[in-house]
Amino acid sequence: MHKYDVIGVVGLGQSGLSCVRFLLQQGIRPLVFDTRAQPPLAGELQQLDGSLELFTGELDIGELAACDLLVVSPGLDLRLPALQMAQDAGICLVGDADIFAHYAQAPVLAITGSNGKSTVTQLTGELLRAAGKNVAVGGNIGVPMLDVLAPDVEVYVLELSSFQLDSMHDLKLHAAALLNISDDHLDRYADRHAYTASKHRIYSNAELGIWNRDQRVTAPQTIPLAQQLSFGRDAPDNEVPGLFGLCQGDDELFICVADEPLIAASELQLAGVHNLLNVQAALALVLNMGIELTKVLPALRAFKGLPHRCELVADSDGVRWINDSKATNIGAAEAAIEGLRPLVTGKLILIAGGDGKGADFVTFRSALQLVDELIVLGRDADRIAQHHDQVTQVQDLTEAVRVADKLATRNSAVLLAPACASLDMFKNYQDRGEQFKTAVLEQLQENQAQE
Ligand code: UMA
Ligand code: ADP
Repeated sequence: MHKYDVIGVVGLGQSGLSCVRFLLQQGIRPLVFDTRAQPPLAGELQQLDGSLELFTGELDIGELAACDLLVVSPGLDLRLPALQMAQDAGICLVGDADIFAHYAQAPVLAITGSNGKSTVTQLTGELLRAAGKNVAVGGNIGVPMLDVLAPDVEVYVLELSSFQLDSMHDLKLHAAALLNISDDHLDRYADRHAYTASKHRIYSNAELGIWNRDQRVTAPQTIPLAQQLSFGRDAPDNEVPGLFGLCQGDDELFICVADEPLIAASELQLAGVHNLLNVQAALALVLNMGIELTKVLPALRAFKGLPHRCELVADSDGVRWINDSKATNIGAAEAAIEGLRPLVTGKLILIAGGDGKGADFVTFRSALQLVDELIVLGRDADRIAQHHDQVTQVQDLTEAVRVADKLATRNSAVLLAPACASLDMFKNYQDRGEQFKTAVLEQLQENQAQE
């Protein structure tokens, strides 16, 4: 990094701040830019070093041109005119992954996909830890990758979003997994092909490509077959490099490795076929680190999943309340609905809506047919409501829970799986999930008080 005269950090969110902190540790004083008049982390920057220059408001090419390297945050669109002009002027645009690449000493395993990234990232980390590795987990999962860089780390597990992949050029990966591709973030990409191409960037510097046989679009185009592994809902297949799969036993479904059953689905605490795919992907990553899979089975059995992903909030009077606030796109909400439907003999009541990020909700229609009652809220409520005939529109989550409580009969399930981002009404998906949980618990207390 010292070969650059002036480095600019563009965007002062979590990644930007971690980048500034890291550069300061290397003795480099960056210029800092943020498009907002009052970046929320300006105070933290001040605490790091009060004398750093912070440029706020619309990006100005005149100011950016003082830099010869710009580290751009994932939340910023690389197509912004000032960034395009900087690139045209020969200034290097990178993301935090390229800085990370420069300093990381241990093998890096990376995971991308439209859905399941955080689950697979966290699980892979826990399995490697159980196998005795000193592992660091970071990236889009919520901890900027530069914050987990350390000399004693034996393996890094990184969740990479398409935005992080767009600005990544140099990071060599020991293994890369592309879990699935469904429409997401179409407000940031010209079209679906551009989004798919962005996801495929994960393979461009990877020694091993791990992909999903159920979606051939995830298969690497440039990695030789001998350096590929696939997973899927079908049995392992020797024709494609498909070591992992699912096999039906006498009365049990198993995750199999090369035709050998490894673990029964019923031994896992994770629900839904989508999670059986997530587990296979994590096992493939772990196997690639030379670890015997039988060693990690206790940790796999113990893994409960992450909060806000099909999380059971309450089971009261025969009604299950489930928080899947992390279902921020149609594909994720579909997986939750399809996974839950066979288990619900009463009504399946869905709470959905928020910021649809440019998605076409026609593609949500078949999953919505599995739902008995639909409750919609948020900016794109109307666009979802069009695709169901049993709809109630509400103003907030408290009202949504009140309506759901009235509609629910015995053996029903109420599922919050918004198929949308949360930012139109909430701080983030965690805030939305927490507000849902609070509303549910308050409603149940009120019901009890009335009994
Ligand atoms: N922003 C501005 N102007 C700026 C900089 C940011 O308006 O100059 C806005 C962005 O448009 C965005 C918000 O501020 O709405 C945050 O953007 P950011 O790039 O500063 O984000 P960070 O705080 O650095 O967090 C990022 C990831 N966020 C995004 O990619 C939007 C976090 O993933 C990630 O955990 C973190 O880096 C650490 O690696 C979150 C996310 O929502 C969970 N990711 C998207 C997703 O999973 O779908 C991609
Ligand atoms: P991401 O980090 O990609 O957003 P998460 O692991 O946080 O993924 O899961 C987000 C949501 O996506 C979950 O709430 C669940 O509904 C759905 N999901 C998880 N794994 C899969 C998968 N393999 N395929 C489809 N949907 C999934």
